[in-house]
Amino acid sequence: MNTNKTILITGGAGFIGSHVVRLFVNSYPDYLIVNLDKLTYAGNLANLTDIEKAPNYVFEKGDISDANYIQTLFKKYNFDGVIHLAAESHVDRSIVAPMEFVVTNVIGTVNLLNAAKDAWKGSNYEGKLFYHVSTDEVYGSLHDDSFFLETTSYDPQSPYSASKASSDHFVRAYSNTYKLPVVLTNCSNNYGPNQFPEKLLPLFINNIQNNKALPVYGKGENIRDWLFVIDHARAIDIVFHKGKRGETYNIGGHNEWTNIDLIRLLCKQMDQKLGRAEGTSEKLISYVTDRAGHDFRYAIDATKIKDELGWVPSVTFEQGLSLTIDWYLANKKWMEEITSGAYESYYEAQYIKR
Ligand code: NAD
Ligand code: TDX
Repeated sequence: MNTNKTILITGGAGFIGSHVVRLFVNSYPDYLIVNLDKLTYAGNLANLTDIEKAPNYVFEKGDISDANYIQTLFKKYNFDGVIHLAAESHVDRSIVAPMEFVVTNVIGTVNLLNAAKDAWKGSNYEGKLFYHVSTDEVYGSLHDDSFFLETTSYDPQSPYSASKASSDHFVRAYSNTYKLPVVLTNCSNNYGPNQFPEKLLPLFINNIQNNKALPVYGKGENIRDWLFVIDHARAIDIVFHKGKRGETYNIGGHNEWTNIDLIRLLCKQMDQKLGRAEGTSEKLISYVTDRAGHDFRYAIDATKIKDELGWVPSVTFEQGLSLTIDWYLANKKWMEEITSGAYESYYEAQYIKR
């Protein structure tokens, strides 16, 4: 194989990472894509069965918090670029067990930055890029009708967002101090296929199918800005190839919903798709104790990436939500394996083969 570039994608077995890996493997046959993932509860090689045999794809099981392992990996592959997505990603888990978020999101990111700096400084960083994927949650909670800009001050409110904010600061510090070529993106809430059923939409789709309660935190008035995951992956592709070194780009759908309005829309679409009488799924709504420190509103201003790099979402929310529901309805086995833990044995079978 004639490899033009070797790219490390971390967290490629997770929700967003799997879409990024697929896009890069399919779009760039002359790149070698190395997917590094620890396969935590959120990592699932079943997300990648369609590309796992591609000649330009390699999977490496490993932990970004292990500095020696990461240094060795950088020596094994002479990476040209890193797209860093691996993280502990669920706010509720960060409230229960914050230290795992520090270890993976902060220490893991610094390990990758160190390895990239050490491996690349000899070549004066020529043609190299460290791309850090982050979240709008670092900007905190909006209580008026303004939007998050790239210049908005950081004000993280949860252990998860504090760990992501810290990792963002380290990436910028390495750019400033060591001249490491970096680019960052901060994206709003993603939805789509392959999302672990702890996040709002896949959890509720699964619960509706199984006639289980839909736990709405607080009054359901919190607002999120939803983006189809494939549009996030497209944005990552564009920023990786055309983004200006040292810059940050906000990515979002200009698609704000209160949780309760979104849940009612989901219930309506689920009733239609499952052939149930209208109002059946809504009866499952159950208001529960609010999330501790629940951020009220997130909303991204994505003008910069649109004006400078020409990225805009490719699907409307109605299309994206419908595609997403259809995917979960067509992939019940995927959900059952995750929720029964059987996907671990799938992985063992896959991994031993290699
Ligand atoms: P996810 O939880 O679905 O996937 C995370 C992946 O990282 C998993 O495959 C997991 O196995 C892997 N991982 C975790 N710890 C690891 C470690 N120590 N070493 C190696 N791999 C490890 O997360 P996601 O929703 O796909 O998010 C991916 C990235 O995008 C994260 O950095 C997240 O902060 C960011 N982000 C997510 C959203 C969203 O709405 N989901 C929005 C904006 C930004
Ligand atoms: O059972 C639930 N009930 C409920 O009301 C769950 C799981 C969530 N919610 C609410 C909390 C939020 O206001 O729905 C909203 C969305 O919740 P999550 O899906 O947990 O996402 P959020 O906390 O907004 O964070 C997500 O977007 C930004 C991702 O998990 C992060 O990784 C990303 O950085």
